[in-house]
Amino acid sequence: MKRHPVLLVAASVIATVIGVQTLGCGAARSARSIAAEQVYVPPGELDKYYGFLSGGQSGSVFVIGVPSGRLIREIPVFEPRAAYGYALLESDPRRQLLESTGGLWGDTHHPMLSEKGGIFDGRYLWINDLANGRLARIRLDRFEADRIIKLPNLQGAHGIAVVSPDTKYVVVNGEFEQPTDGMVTNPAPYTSVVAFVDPESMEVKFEVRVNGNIDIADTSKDGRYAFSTVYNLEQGKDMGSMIQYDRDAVAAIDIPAAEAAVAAGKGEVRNGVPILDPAEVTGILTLIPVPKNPHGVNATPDGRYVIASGKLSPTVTIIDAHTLQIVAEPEVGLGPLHTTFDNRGNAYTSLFLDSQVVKWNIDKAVAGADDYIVDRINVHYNIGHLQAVGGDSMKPAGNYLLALNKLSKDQYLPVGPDLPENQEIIDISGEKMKMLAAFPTPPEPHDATFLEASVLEPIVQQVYTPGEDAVVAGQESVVRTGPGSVQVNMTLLRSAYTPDSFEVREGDEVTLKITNVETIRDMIHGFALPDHGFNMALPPGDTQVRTFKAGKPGVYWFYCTNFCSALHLEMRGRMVVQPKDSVITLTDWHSGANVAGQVVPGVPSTGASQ
Ligand code: CUK
Ligand code: CUA
Ligand code: CA
Repeated sequence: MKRHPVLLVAASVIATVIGVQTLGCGAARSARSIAAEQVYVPPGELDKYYGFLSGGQSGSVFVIGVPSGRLIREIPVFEPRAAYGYALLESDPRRQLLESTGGLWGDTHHPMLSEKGGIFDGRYLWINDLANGRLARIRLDRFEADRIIKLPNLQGAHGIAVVSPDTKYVVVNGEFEQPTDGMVTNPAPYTSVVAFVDPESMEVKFEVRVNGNIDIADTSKDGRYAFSTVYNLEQGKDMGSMIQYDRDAVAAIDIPAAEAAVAAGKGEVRNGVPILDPAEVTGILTLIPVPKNPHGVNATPDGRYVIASGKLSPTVTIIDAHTLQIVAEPEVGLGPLHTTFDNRGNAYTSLFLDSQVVKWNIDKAVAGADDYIVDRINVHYNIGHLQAVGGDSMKPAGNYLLALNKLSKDQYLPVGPDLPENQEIIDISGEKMKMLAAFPTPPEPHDATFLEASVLEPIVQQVYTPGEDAVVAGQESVVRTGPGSVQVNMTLLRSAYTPDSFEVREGDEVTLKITNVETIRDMIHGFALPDHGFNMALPPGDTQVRTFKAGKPGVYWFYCTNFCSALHLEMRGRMVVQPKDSVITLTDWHSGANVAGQVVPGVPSTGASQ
């Protein structure tokens, strides 16, 4: 946004005057050091909270520590990531899953934690892929995506929410409307659906039709309603026609009523999912008129209200979460997008155009008092989401708020035409908000949620429990399984590959099964194979299988990519690729002796001539 130059000058003059005459340089520094101390986590100490940031067009989830803002982990979800050996090779089941559900990238927006009794229980985190209509579940004992589903009958999976208080469903809004009949039979009207997904089986149980671009989602704290903002009630197909009405809507889906309709066999089944049409099944959908092209919708922690942000209106609309009546529509500033909460009855709304967070008192706004605005703080710049610790649960902490800003402009060293995004940590424990610290991130966090570290302490696993298919130390083998195929069963232990060499022929289909037999946390070994397009990273106890085609004849040194010991650099081995029709005998990796065909402990060789 543009600052008013006069105000800016005035503010800096005042600051200078105060700085010189009353506070002095030392005092100014001390305000800085107080802020610094609030986010300083000394080496060896841990952050109090996990922060989960969507990775936007990075297709992943970023995990930070709060209050330090330190990046602890990136969880790859919808895109291949070489560093974690994630989804790189065709034969990686995770890559197959991505390819079969919509492709090798995603646009993640809203991380949502599982709840028990309205409090985050640390089991799962869900994340949407707007671009390809997908929903992923991350299990937090491993910080790993364990389920990815394609949502049928919708496009643009945008707003998601878990149904409070016990995660009965994960709700996903299809933002981009589709022809009602699922076909391109113009002029069929367009529509979209809200999907209700079972959190355990990840099956879509039912969908409810809603017209007009359903955007952001939340649910009432008692599990009765799923709320969505609808910004294109006009059902326009271009921008100009999407901004005709002064009021669009918040859609409230009555979940028990929808469940009863599904149980009664109502709804047309398409792609295996019953779709309820509110025009035919009455009583499942209420449209609450709110101004104008609304964006965020957020339920208050006490469950009394749900608050819709106007986006093109300087107001938020406060809706009674039980009666669905509008109780107030206070002005908050320009471009309100999202709202979060503290534990003292205050709401914090992001103002995209004003580049501010505005703090306002909910009861005062509902009562129509003049002084409902408590404070404003400038952010840098053009804030999208904001989230306070626990502000999206029934137990807000009321201490830190994260501003997720779309632009960083002058905040960091310039790195070319493209600058990083900017996150800012704000202290909300007092009456006035205090800016504490900022940190840049890769593109592009949309939303965040926080989890107390102590919740995950008993949950997070130290090592993988080796599966039944694991390769056991001492039972490694190289097996020629057919004329054109070889199976290598390998183990990893500091700092050696067993076997540390194997021979194949050009064009052989090589199936490589590797188990990391380490039992110590974080003792990861990698397997990088030059010129074959993949790397693996195996945490302790993990088993991975990859199948690939052996390349041109030559010696390929595979090596460990994760520094693991003083002999890490020596953790290497050879894949020897013989010419296709080679009559040269291959070598037994046990004895080093030349044998016909490939060495097959316990299994007959198929012979070199084949
Ligand atoms: S949307 Cu990005 S700023 Cu996807 Cu939550 Cu509001
Ligand atoms: Cu194993 Cu480095
Ligand atoms: Ca509109």
